[in-house]
Amino acid sequence: MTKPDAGTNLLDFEPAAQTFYDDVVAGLSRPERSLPCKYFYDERGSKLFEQICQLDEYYLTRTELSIMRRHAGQMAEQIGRGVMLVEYGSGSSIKTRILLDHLADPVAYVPVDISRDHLQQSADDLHRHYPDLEVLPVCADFTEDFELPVSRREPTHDAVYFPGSTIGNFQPQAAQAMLRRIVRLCGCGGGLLIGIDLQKDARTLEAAYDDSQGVTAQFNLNLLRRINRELDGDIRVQDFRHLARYNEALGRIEIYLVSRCDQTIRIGDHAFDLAEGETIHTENSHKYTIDGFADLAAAAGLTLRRHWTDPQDRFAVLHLAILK
Ligand code: AVJ
Repeated sequence: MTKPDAGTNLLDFEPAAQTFYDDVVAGLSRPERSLPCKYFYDERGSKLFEQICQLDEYYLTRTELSIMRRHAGQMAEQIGRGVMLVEYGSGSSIKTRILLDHLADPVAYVPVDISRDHLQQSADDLHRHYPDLEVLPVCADFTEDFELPVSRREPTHDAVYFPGSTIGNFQPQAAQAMLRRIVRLCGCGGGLLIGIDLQKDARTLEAAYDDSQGVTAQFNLNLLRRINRELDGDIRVQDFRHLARYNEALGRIEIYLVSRCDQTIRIGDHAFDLAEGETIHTENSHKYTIDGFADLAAAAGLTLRRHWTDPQDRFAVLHLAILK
């Protein structure tokens, strides 16, 4: 029963063992304390994120989906026939299927994900729905170098699909470095279809990241629970609160954990003294304008060919081509 489908043999780049403990200690030792947002997604964190995606205030997921439903035909036309479609992350199977349903004769689908279990499961799932499509999962950290698998049929070109505004978690410089990697990966004739969240009023944005049901707060606080669980921490989670604020100058939502009192937290052999009101920065979520993102991408060697938005201009999906 657990035997993997023949169509979804996994290519493994064995991402370097994550050093959760070292990253936590380093982040909490800085004068401006911070923790990497990639650690949000343990089992509970991933479930909480799925709940976030259903919230009224969190417009991103459903808006991107509506853009996909409406314009997938045009997107597929932009991408072109005979593509090897490489997806960064493998958590968005609905959007992926909408796109695949419209693509002309795709040669292979290549989901790239750091989580091997998640990857194998979604790859098998997809293979069952598209038995004629070659599915070639790659276990890798897409912020680092990896290679594309070889498909049975030769693709006319490669294109990366990067939905979900995940690129928003990266500082613009790191985002640009990632776009350069995509250019190197796909080469001439290649392309990128990417979802980005657009700049808008602070109220809408802050509501999206501080919802009335407190799900995002739980998502943020879960990082402390995870530290307690996995790193033998003694943090009193109730002594922290969630804070989301829009930094208009930098065009990004910033998420913090704020200490409710003077306290000492212990993690393994380390102790950290926090004053009342002191913050731990846990996430940035960058918001772009179409032009701003196009400029960033142009410097990485990608030209904006076409873009699609919702009627309220909240979210955008961009198709960019690699300059010949
Ligand atoms: C998964 C990075 C797109 O930035 O909107 C949602 C993560 N954090 N609510 C985002 C997140 C808090 C999300 N991304």
